[in-house]
Amino acid sequence: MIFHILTIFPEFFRGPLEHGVVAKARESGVLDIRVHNLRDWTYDRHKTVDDRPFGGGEGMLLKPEPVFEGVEAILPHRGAAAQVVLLSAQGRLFDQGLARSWSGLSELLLICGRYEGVDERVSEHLVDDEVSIGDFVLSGGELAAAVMVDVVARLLPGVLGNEASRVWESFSAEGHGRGLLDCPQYTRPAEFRGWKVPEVLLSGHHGEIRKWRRQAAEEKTARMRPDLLRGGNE
Ligand code: 9D3
Repeated sequence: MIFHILTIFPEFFRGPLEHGVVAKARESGVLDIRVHNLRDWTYDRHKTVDDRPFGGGEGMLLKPEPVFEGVEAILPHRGAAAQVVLLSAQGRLFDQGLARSWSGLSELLLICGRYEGVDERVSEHLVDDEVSIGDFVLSGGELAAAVMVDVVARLLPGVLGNEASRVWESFSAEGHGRGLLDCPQYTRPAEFRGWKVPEVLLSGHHGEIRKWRRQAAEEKTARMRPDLLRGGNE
């Protein structure tokens, strides 16, 4: 799978995507990440990518021309197997299910928003989807893009090397991310600063351990994420 990232901060991606699972997947050739500088599609001396909003208002917007030209140059033949996504705070929420559907694509182009936003014609006439990673304010789409690449990359066949661990995970319930949270886990020492590991986990009674884990996961989910238990979170 090829990930394209269109950004005014190409240097940003030197760090996060050159470590761990994503780096290994790049080395093994399962995925390729191509970072493109939006300013490559500007033609004035100052490589201008932003302008003031019509109607007035704070801040600047990404102007449409470099974004349209960049996307058209990066993906000249856009089919169903190549998707273009705008990352913005106004998008629909990214989740494990969306990541799973993207993991079947051959190419995914992520456009990183910046400034106060992006000219709406990009959303209306250029992209296939507009996506946010959560209800909080980032200063741009770059961190969101790194998050999305990480989430999708580990779903690609051969990336984790350990097929089982993908099925086991907390958010795996049918791959939709709507199961229970992981149960609490402990490692050595069995007592740390007076806090003991639950006795049952040391007992070797696998049936009892399974029951304890199930109940502990339900309790933790109820406490931390009651929305997951209520369901209806389509
Ligand atoms: C007037 C309100 N705005 C600023 C406080 C709106 C606004 C503009 C630009 C809010 C965020 C941004 C930049 N954010 C992104 O580009 C972004 C984002 C996010 O902020 N939250 C969650 N996911 C994403 S994906 C891209």
